[in-house]
Amino acid sequence: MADRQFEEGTTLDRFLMDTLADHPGATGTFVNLCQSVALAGKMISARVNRAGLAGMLGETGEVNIQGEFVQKLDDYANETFKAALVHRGHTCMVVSEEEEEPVLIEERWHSGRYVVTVDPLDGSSNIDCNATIGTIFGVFRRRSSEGGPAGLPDVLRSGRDLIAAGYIVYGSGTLLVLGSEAGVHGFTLDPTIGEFFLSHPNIRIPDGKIYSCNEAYALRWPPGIGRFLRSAKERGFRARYIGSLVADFHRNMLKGGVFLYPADTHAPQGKLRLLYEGFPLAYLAERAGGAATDGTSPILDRVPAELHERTPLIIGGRALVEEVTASMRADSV
Ligand code: P6P
Repeated sequence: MADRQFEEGTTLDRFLMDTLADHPGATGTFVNLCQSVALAGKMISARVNRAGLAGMLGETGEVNIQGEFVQKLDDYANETFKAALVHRGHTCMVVSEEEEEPVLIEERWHSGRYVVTVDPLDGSSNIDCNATIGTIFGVFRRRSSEGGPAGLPDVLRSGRDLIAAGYIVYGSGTLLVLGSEAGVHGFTLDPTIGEFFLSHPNIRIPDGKIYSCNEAYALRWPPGIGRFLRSAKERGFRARYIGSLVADFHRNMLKGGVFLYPADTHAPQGKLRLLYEGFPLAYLAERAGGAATDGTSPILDRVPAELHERTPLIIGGRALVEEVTASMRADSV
């Protein structure tokens, strides 16, 4: 599909209405879902930007399904996303990193045709030191009939079934990146008027000599990772690692490079989550001309057996991802 050209100053709403016009049969439900996501992003952005003042720093004292201490902002982001999605008639179920079980839409709300998977606030360990964090989300069209309740078969499915995905980075500015069959586009929030404006049309991952990984774990990695990194250093690559997946991935989307969080002797399944981190970012990477594997096969070919399944993740520019994956395959020869 040729890259559609958009005018400067296009708002997210105008963009969504323009792409809606490209689909005569569309009902506008997906547009409404994206607007709900944008609203949640604005609310989380406002809270993140004054977290230090609002007494929101620190932990709630609870521990989530992942066994991690829940940061107050994690909790706020999770509740904000759920509230934005469940009352509007476009979503039938939300799967969140912060929720052990799927969140089903209550009977009293018309439950819609979409299922949303979300990491409400990725990079939590960076919150208190004011580093970039973000929200990651994916969108499936439900498989189950719209009259009945949604269930696990609506999400325990191939990543190839995603119809859209995106992330919102809360950094020096707030940027919503949305990918769908209309391509991958970035919208920057103007907080003075509360509007997202198209700022990064038609994002494509460029070639880049950057690798992003936590080298403190190098002794735990399979040899193929070490071989790649030695070669990268010999070729003059730069290292960049924020420790916030969404921020490290966003840099790759704009500057190229490869992010690596492989399985290791301490985490043989990997650390990152397949359904609401790996899948959405792999969808975006592929839509932007890049790639994502688990070290063996494409992330989007996977079918999760359970909601919070973890995965190794090698993601970024296609040539680099293929190079790392080939190096790791050589380990098993
Ligand atoms: P490590 C943040 O906690 C996170 O889930 C991702 O955002 C990030 O890429 C990764 O963990 C960082 O993990 O082991 O390097 O601290």
